Amino acid sequence: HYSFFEGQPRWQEGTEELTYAFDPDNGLDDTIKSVFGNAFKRWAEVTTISFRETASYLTADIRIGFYSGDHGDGEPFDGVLGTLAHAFSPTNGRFHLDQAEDWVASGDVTKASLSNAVDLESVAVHEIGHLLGLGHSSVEEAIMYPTITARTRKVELADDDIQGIQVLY
Ligand code: TQI
Ligand code: ZN
Ligand code: ZN
Repeated sequence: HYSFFEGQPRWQEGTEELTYAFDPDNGLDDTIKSVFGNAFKRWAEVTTISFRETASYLTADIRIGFYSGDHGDGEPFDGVLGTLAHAFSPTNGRFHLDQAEDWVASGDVTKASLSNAVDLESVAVHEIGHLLGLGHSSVEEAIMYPTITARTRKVELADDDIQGIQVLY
């Protein structure tokens, strides 16, 4: 079953659009950016919120970046595997990914040659759930279930994810 953060924080009532931006210092290519776009679209399809990329990093609602180790927010990354990414509850908007992972942004992660390969869209869909206000789910099929194995892809929202997010939006 789905859960929320303590106090059930959410983006403001009436929010129709949230903007997102990529840390300009990361210099991410379009392939990677489009993976995030697809992940946002999955949540937009089941809520009343749409997501739009903006170039204004500092004023975007959701700020996405890849960092390694200690990156200044008191939650250092730990190298290969372990923590892959973290996102914060509404309305913080920080969405950080561990630069040390072997991210797979295109192609079939189950066929990746690196045993540590992690599917970027799978992690993005999960973290966006947190950014919108979902905690973890006890339902194994749910995107918000707190386990993912390397070299697997899980990007489809389950009924449980949809029911949870529709309580909020
Ligand atoms: N990152 C954790 C996560 O997103 C960070 C975290 C732990 C967290 N507890 C939290 C974030 C509570 C918000 C609220 O769950 S992770 C998965 C999963 C991670 C884990 O790197 O461990 C995914 C990132 F669920 F599969 F285990 C993405 Cl999909
Ligand atoms: Zn961080
Ligand atoms: Zn999580």
